[in-house]
Amino acid sequence: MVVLFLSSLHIIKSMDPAKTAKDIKSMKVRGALKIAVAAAGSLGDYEKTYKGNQDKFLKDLEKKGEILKKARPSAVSLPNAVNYVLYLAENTPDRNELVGKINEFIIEQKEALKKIGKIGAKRIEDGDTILTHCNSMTALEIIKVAKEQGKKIRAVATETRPRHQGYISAKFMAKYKIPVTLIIDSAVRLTMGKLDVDKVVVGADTVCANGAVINKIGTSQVALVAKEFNVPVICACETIKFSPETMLGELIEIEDRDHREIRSPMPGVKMLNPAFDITPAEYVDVIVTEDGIISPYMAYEVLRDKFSWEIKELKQHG
Ligand code: RUB
Repeated sequence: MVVLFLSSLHIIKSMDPAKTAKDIKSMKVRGALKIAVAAAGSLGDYEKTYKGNQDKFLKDLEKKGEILKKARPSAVSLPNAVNYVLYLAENTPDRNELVGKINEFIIEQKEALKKIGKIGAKRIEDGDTILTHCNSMTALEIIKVAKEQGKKIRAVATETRPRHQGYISAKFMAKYKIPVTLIIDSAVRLTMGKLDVDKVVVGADTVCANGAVINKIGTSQVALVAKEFNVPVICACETIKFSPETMLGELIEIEDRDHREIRSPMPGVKMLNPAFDITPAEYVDVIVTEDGIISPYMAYEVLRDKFSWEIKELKQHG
């Protein structure tokens, strides 16, 4: 079994792809970067124990990949990671070499996270109060590095209903001795003014070709309020989260999760539980990637540079 070290704080045990898909669906493994790494790692493990011939292996790997891709439909890091492993498998007949390439991909993701932390921290100033929404390890990496650089920063973490991932962020920042205030999601507008928020730092599940950012439900409301207060919105996002499909006109499905996550059913009451929302490019100041800081309007260029391998395949298969 491969144990993937994403950072000293996060350890993901790689396992069978079907089990990994289950864990992603149930959110035992969550966050766009971690699910991508877990998916790639599980396909790598599957590959290592596979006994059949190459043709059958590729077909079976594809089937496992399809199961994984369906687990969280709004996070494009997942299909991107799976498609990349499939692409590697098709082009790497030597199985040992393939394991090496999958591991390389995973290490690159770990390095991307670190680079984003370093690059993004330059945008955080001494004395800043930073608001973050949900739990993005990439957004938190920027905040953590800024603190390590000796900047005196404060933070605000939204609770993030209904799954309360904001608690994880708040605990993380408290652990790093960053003074942090936890607020309910509906207190964002009041707090933005009252606590003099200087910057919003959030993660992303997907960046579309038009620069729109898909992230945890409520991100677009936070960005709207930030715009009203002239507070820059910094999105921390590895390029694995950019969506090549959107270049060809596809839309990203917004995952509607089990309504019981909100509360138990009430007779005569319909419930909706969308897990993500879309923040248009005009509400995002910068996207911090491992390759540097870009305007969201440069998403198309990132896709062209980084995903030529996938775009070619997508065009071929209509
Ligand atoms: C998590 C979420 C995070 C992004 C980025 O949603 O929206 O902001 O996934 O996270 P969920 P990271 O809890 O539903 O997975 O930066 O860790 O990849």
